[in-house]
Amino acid sequence: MEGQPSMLLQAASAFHPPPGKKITYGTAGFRADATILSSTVFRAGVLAVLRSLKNGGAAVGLMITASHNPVGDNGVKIADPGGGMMAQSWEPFADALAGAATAEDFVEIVLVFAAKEEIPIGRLEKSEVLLARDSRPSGATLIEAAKMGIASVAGAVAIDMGILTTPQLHWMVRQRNRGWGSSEMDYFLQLSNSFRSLIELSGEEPMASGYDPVLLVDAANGVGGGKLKELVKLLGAGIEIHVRNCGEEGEGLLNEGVGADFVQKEKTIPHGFTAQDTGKRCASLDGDADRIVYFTIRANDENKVDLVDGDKILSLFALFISEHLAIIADADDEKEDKKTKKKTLGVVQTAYANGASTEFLREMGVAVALAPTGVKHLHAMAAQYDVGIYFEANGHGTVLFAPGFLTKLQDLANLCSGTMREKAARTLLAVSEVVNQAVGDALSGMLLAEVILWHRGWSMQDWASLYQDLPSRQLKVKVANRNAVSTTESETRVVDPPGLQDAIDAETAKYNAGRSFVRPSGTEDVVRVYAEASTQAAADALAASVALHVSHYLSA
Ligand code: G16
Repeated sequence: MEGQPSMLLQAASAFHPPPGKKITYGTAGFRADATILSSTVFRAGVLAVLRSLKNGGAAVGLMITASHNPVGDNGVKIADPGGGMMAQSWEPFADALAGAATAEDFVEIVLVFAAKEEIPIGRLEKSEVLLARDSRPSGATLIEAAKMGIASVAGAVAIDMGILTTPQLHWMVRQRNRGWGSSEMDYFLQLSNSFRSLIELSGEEPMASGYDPVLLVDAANGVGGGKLKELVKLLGAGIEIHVRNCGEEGEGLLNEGVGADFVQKEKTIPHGFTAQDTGKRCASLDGDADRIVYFTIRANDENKVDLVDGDKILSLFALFISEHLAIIADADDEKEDKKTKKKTLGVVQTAYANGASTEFLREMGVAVALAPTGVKHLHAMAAQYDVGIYFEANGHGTVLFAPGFLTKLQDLANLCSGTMREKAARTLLAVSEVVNQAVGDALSGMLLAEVILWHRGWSMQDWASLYQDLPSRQLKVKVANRNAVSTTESETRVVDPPGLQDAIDAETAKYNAGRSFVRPSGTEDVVRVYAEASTQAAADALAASVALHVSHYLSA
C-alpha cells in the first residue's frame, strides 16, 4: 500500500478496538468508559476529516466529552459545518468505522466509503477540524488520539481550541464557516451584548417586581462553571450570579450528586446547596454545559427541590416569543400564512415532556411536534418553522430562527422606526443573538430565561405556576442487552420484545391519567422507564411495575 492508504494503516495500527465490546454511535455520539475509547476517538478523528472533505473543506467540530455521564466515562460528539450534530445519514458509517476489527478493515471501510461518496481523500484538499474537550482528566490523552486520526489524512488540519463547553465548540464551528468571529471572546461578547440589549429593550423593571437579581448556579463540577464566571464579568449590573460546583479542590466529582441530570431525575438538592438557599432561584448545568434546569429548595423538606425543567423553560420562551410575534404580525402576514400554510412559531418536545406542558402550549395556540429523544431529532424539526423552539425535559434546547425570517425582522425594524413593532422586531433579533442557534446551550439559555423573568417581574413561583406538572417518575433498568428494545411512534410504543408493550398498556390502564413508555438509552447502558400519573405515589408505582416488566422481558 502506498500514499494515503499506507498513512491511514500505519496510524490506525497503533490503536486497537476493545476486544468483545461494541462501541456504537448513540444519542449524541460515542460514549463509553474512557479507558477503552482511544481507538474510537482516533477513528472519529478520521470521520471528522471525511465530513469536512465531503463539505468542501468547511470546518467540522470534534468534542471530547461524556456530558452527563460519570467522570470515568468519556466520548465524542461531532459538529457538522452548520454547527448542529453530525448528519444522521452518516451514523451507520460511524458505527462501521468504530466497529472495524482490525486496522486493515478500518482502512478498507474508509476507502470504500470515500469512493462511494466521492470524497477526495488523499488529494491534499483542504479540510479542517476544530477540536475541544471538557474538563474530564481522560480528555487530555484522548484528544491526542483524535489529532493522530486527523493527521492520518493528507492535508487535514486540526485546530485545538482547548477546554470548552460543547455548545461553545458548536457555536465556533457555525461562526467560522460563516466567516464570522469565532473566538471564545467573540462568544462571550455576543452573549453578553445581546443580553444587555434585551434588558435595554425591555425598558424599566415592572413595578412590584418579584424578580430576585440573585441566581445560584450548580455547575456540576464540570467545564461550565469557569466559563460562566468569565461570562458574568461582562454582564453588567442587574444580575448577580453565584457559581458553585466548578470542579475546584474540595468541591466533589463531576456529575456526582450534582448537575442538571441529577437534579432533574432525582429532584434532590445538589451538593454545595443547603437549606439556607431555600426559596432562592437556582439552576443546574450538566458536565459539558449543554443542559440547564432551574429549581428552588423546598421549605421544610430539606432534601427535595421544586423543579423547573426544560418543559417550563420552553413554555417561558414560547410565551415571550409569541407575545412579540403577535406585536409584529399584521393582516398581510396572516394572509400569507394561510396561503403557504407555514406556521411562524412551532415547538418540539419528546415523549418525556410532561403532559401538562404540552397541554399548556397547545392552549396557547402553539403548534407542538413530537420527536424521538436526541437533540439531532428535535433540531431538525424545529428548523422547519420561522421560529422553532425545541426542548427536552432534561434541559437540552434552544430557539432557531430561519434566515429569511431574520431578514424580515431586520427590514421591519428599519421600516417601523419608533413604533412598538420596531421594538418587538429588535427584541426578537436580540433573542436570536443571545441563544446559541447551533445547539442547546446552558449559558445562553440561562441568559434568555433571566431576561424574560426580569422583563415580566417574575419570581420562581410565578414561573413554576405557569402550569402544574403531572407527577412523574423516571427509572433506569440495567439489562443484558438494552438494544433488544426497539420502539416506534417517537419512542412511545415498544415493538420489540413482543409482549412488552401489552404489559405496559395493562399497567398504565390501572392509573388515572397514567402514561408510561420505555426506550433504550443511547448514552448509558440502561433501559429508561418513564411514568406519569395523577399522584406521585401512582407515578412511582406505575414506573416500578413497568421496570419489573422490562427486567422480566429482557432477562437472559
Ligand atoms: C444526550 C443528548 C440528549 C439526550 C441525552 C439522554 O445528552 O444530547 O438529546 O436527551 O443524551 O439520552 P439517552 O436517554 O439516550 O441516554 P448529553 O447531555 O448526555 O449529551
